[in-house]
Amino acid sequence: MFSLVTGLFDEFYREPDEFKILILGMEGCGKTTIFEAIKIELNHRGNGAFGAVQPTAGLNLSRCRGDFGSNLVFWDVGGRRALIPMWKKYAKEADAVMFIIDCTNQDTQRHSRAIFEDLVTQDVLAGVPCMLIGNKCSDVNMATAVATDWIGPSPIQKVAPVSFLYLPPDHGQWGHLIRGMCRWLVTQCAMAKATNL
Ligand SMILES: Nc1nc2c(ncn2[C@@H]2O[C@H](COP(=O)(O)OP(=O)(O)OP(=O)(O)O)[C@@H](O)[C@H]2O)c(=O)[nH]1
Ligand SMILES: [Mg+2]
Repeated sequence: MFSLVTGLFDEFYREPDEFKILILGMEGCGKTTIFEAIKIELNHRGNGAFGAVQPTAGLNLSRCRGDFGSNLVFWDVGGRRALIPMWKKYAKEADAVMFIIDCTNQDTQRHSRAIFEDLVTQDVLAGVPCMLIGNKCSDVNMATAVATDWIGPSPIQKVAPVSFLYLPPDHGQWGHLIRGMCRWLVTQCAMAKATNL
């Protein structure tokens, strides 16, 4: 099923000079909310207001053009436990990963951290740029604590470029942060591609 999805994507949807960005994170951490915010910011979809989102049963895809020199195709995957085994397969196809962390939920953080470190130690993310995103943080202190906890001792730094983005509670501030994130992703993907040529 997964090969069918990626095969159809590459055959009919993929354009040259674009990067596949995979959005991962546990159920309810805010992946689709961020995915929708990216579409609003880069493709000027909707009226700029965040609507209600539904849990993702499978996969949402969107190509975003922006003005970064390359297009980005975002893959928003469901975070239900039954879907987590698929993450490794999707990650192998990705040019970069956005890993969303629900800063308010210690239980899901522990679980998602273990899954993230598994992907790192199994070399699935070797050389794949990773943007860790602290979502639902009440303030910057909470985000800093999460960033230190995740990046400090993590083996990810040894195998891939990694960065941390704090998304504040005020959605009005997300636009420029999302653009900065996309710029970082395009730059890192282009560098990784040039290194692997
Ligand atoms: N307070 C707050 N709530 C948020 C934020 N981002 C998302 N939510 C809420 O969290 C809930 C889940 O958000 P989703 O975007 O559907 O989460 P998801 O990671 O896509 O979940 P799955 O598709 O089930 O894996 C929704 O009710 C959102 O409105 C945030 O930054 N702050
Ligand atoms: Mg979702």
